Amino acid sequence: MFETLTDRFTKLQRRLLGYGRLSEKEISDAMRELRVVLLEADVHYKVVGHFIRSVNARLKEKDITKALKPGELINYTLFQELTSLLGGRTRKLDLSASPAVISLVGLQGTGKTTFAGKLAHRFQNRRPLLVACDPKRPAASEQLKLVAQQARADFLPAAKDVVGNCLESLRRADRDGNGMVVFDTAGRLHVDDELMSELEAIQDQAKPGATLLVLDGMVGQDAVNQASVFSQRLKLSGCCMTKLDGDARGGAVVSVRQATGLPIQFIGTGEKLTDLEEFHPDRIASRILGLGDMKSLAEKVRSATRPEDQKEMAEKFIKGKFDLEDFLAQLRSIRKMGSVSKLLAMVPGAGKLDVDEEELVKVEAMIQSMTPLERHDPDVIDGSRRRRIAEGSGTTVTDVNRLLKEFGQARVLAKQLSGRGQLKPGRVPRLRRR
Ligand SMILES: Nc1nc2c(ncn2[C@@H]2O[C@H](COP(=O)(O)OP(=O)(O)OP(=O)(O)O)[C@@H](O)[C@H]2O)c(=O)[nH]1
Ligand SMILES: [Mg+2]
Repeated sequence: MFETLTDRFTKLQRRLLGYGRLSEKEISDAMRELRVVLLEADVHYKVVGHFIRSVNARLKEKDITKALKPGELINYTLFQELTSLLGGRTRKLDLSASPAVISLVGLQGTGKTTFAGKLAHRFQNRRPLLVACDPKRPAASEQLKLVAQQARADFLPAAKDVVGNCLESLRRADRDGNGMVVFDTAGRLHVDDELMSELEAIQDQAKPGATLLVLDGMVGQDAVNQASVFSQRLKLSGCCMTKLDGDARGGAVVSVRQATGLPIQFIGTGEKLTDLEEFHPDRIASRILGLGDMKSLAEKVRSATRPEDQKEMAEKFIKGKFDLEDFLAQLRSIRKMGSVSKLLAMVPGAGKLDVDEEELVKVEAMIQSMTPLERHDPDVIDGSRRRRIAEGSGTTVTDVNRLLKEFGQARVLAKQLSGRGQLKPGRVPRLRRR
C-alpha cells in the first residue's frame, strides 16, 4: 500500500536529513520536490497547493531548530500537516442507534458488496442484516447472498420496489433483533439522474444513520470528482476507499478529504472479508511518509519546546497575547500526557472535575482547520470562515462559535486578572461543555 509514495518520500527525507541548516533556499528546494512527489502520486493539484502552503507556513513560523536537525523538523512538520490533511482525527462509524442503518453508495464495481460483507464480518456481534437493493441485476443479489453466508449475516434479497424493500428490512430487523442493517445499493457506470433519485428516496424514507460512499482507490483523482457529484445530491457521512492493496498511487486517499470535506472511515486492502482497516489519519500519514519512529521524534520535539516555551506561553497568556496556535500547543501537550481525567483523578480533590476528552479532541480538530492567520487573529474569523472550519473539522458552526467565544472570554479575563496581579504564569483556561 502506498509503496510508490512512501518510496519517494523516503528518498526526499534522506536528503533533507542531511541539511545542516534550514534557509529559505533549502525550504523552497524541499517544497519544490515535495510538489513533484505529490503530483506524481496523482494527488489533486489544489490539494497539493494547499499542503505545500501549510507546510511552508509552519516551517517558517517555528524556530525550534536548536534541538532538532532541520531535516527532522521538516519530517515532523510533514507528518503533522499530512495527518491534518487526512482528516486529523479518526472518525468512527456511528453505531449508537439500534439498529444502526448504513447505506452504501458508489459507482459500479467500486466494492460496495464486498465492503458490505466486510462490515458484517467486523460487526458480527450486532447480527447484521444485509439488504440487496439492485433488482435490475439478479446476479448482484446473488453475490450479496453469498457474501452474507460467508460473513454469517442475515440477508434480504432485492425486490422491485427498492425503497419498500429497505423499509421492509427495518421491520425485519426489529422483529429478528438485527443490530445493524446494511443497504447494498445499485452501482452505475456513470452517475445518472435515475440512480441519484433512487438513492435520495432511500435516504429520505429509510433514513439511514450513515451513508457511506465507496470509492475505488485505484481511480486516483477521479475519486474526488465522484465524491463531489455524490455529495451534491446526498448527505454523505464518510467514505470507504477500496483496493488500496493494488498499485494505487495513493493520490485519492490524500486528496479526498481536503478536496471534498468527506472523511475517510475505512480502507479496503483486499478481497477477503478480513481485509478491512479503520482509517486512522496519523497512522496512515506515518505509513505514507515511511516514518517508523514518529513517537520518539514527537518526544524530542516536545522536550525541545518545553521549558522556555512554556514560560513564554504563560507570559503571553497573561499579557492577553495568547493566540489559538499557543492554545493548540497547550492542548496537545495536555493530551499527550494521557487521559486527562485519569491524570486529574490523581490530584486530591480534583477527581470530580469534568474534563470532556471528546471536547478536547474537537477543539484540536477545529484549530487545526484554521489558517495561520485565523489562529493568530481569531477576530478575522467571520461567518463563512466559521462554516469552513466546521466543515473541515467535522464539527458544527455552533461548536466553532463556542470555542471562539470561550477563547475570547479567557483572553479578556486574563487581561483583567493580570491587571490586578492575580494571575500567576502557568494557568490556562479550561474548556467546559455547555
Ligand atoms: N484487491 C481488492 N479487490 C477488491 C476490494 N474490494 C473489492 N474488490 C474487488 O472488486 C470487484 C468489485 O467488487 P464489488 O464488491 O462486487 O463491487 P460493487 O460496488 O458491489 O459492484 P456493483 O454492485 O456492480 O456496483 C470484486 O472483484 C471484488 O473482489 C479491495 O479492497 N481490494
Ligand atoms: Mg455490488
